[in-house]
Amino acid sequence: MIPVGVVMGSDSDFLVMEETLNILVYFDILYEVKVSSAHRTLERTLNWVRQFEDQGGKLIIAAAGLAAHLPGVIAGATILPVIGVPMRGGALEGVDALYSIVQMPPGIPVATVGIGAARNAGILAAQILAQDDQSLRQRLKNHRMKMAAEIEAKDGVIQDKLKKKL
Ligand code: RP5
Repeated sequence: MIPVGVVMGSDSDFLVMEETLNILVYFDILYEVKVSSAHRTLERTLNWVRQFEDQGGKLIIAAAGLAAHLPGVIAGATILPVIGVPMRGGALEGVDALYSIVQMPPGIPVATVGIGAARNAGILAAQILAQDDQSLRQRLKNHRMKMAAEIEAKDGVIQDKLKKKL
């Protein structure tokens, strides 16, 4: 069973969405990737969603830019949690995609991360899956500790620089 499906509206989204895949690999989470569009290949997208759910998939990360209806369309076709990633680009630099994804009408939510925030989408997916997985929970806690240690190290570098100025 593959728990995470990562869907993107275009291959042009892949470079950014690789950050999601990298995080999933980091946390040792299996995924499958699909390039499929809500407007160019609607039936293909819906067929994939149904198949992914039938095969025991647990959540879907959907990335799209511009009018960005892909995450909402997918959310309407499944009861699996959907995390939406607005892609930067176009005349509005991703604000259009952000509004489109985050402003779902009542009843069909999409958990939306920031514009281009592909890494956060992966971490949020890991946190959702960790509810049933003690070892994944520990890996997430270790990751938090690693981030905290990095901040402390960076602070140390700045403090040293400031001392040299005195
Ligand atoms: C959306 O339109 C895609 O998700 C992509 O972000 C954007 C542009 O797609 P392409 O014209 O690069 O295929 O559907």
